[in-house]
Amino acid sequence: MSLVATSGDAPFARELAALDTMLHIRLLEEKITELRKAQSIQGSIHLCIGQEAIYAGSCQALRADDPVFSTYRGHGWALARGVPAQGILAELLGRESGVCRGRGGSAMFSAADHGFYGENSIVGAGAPIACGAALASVLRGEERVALTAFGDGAMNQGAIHEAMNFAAYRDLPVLFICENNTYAELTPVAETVRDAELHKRAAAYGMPGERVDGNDVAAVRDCVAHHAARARGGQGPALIEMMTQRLVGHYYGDLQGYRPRGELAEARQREPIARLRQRLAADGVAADTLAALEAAAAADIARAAEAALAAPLADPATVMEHLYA
Ligand SMILES: Cc1ncc(C[n+]2csc(CCOP(=O)(O)OP(=O)(O)O)c2C)c(N)n1
Repeated sequence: MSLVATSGDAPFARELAALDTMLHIRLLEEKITELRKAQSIQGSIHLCIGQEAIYAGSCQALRADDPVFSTYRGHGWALARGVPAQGILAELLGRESGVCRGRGGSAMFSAADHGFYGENSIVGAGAPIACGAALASVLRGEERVALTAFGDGAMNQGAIHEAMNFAAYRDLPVLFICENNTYAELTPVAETVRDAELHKRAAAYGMPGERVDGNDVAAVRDCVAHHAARARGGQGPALIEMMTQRLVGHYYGDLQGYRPRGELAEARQREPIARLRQRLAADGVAADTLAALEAAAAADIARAAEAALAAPLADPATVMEHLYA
């Protein structure tokens, strides 16, 4: 990713970097949509359009060696962690040059060399694995913080509760990030729980729980930085509920008939990229800087897609390679 800024915009470097990451995620997701529509990408795709501030803000607050575990909606986490767009696109396109040599696809890829320990299609299953990574880090004296992200629906999975209890009891450095986009598949969160303030559940496990505006990249970054510092200092895990909305369906092709009329239009008013752009413009960042950032991100993603499409497909004859059992 390239950060385009003039020296007059230097005080805004951190926010511009966040905007740059968010633009790359949005444009990558739009490119994936286009490739899925053209059937160049097969299978089911879950996009994170609208939730970009969560990934950009959280990853700005982490160290490069902190492991991140996401869900099946994880392209944004991967990109924010520094996984190259070309490697992600090639993976989704089933190319040998993909980050998992075309074998993981959209819902299963990982890139450990970038601290991205993968997506997970089993709702809630990343949390116990993050506990394992955090425990290993403590045992080795490495002071790494494991971040595990999941949806509001996943908050009702047993695995999440087992993981929160274990991490709290052992003071493990784990950040439990609930991306509350208010729907579990097609079901509104308020129709499945008695109390929709999900962060309050942290109290039951004896750890801090906080709710932040997940569309405000600075609020996300500050909150994650605070809890990561606590966790790194041996003070244990935290549950952070980040309020957001996906601006697309649960999966590619979801007609979203379950959404009340007007909800999407209203959500677009609060969407994180336009919001940060407006804030930066109001604070005096030159319009040219913002336009250049956008143009550079679009060129990056176009180049990445071109290279990924030109790469050879993974050879089916090698399908049994890299298997453990
Ligand atoms: C253990 C398990 N149960 C059910 C499913 C089917 N499923 C896929 S996505 C989903 C909804 C998850 O919603 P949420 O956790 O809110 O995440 P979001 O899609 O909103 O990001 C379900 C139930 C699954 N993949 N794994």
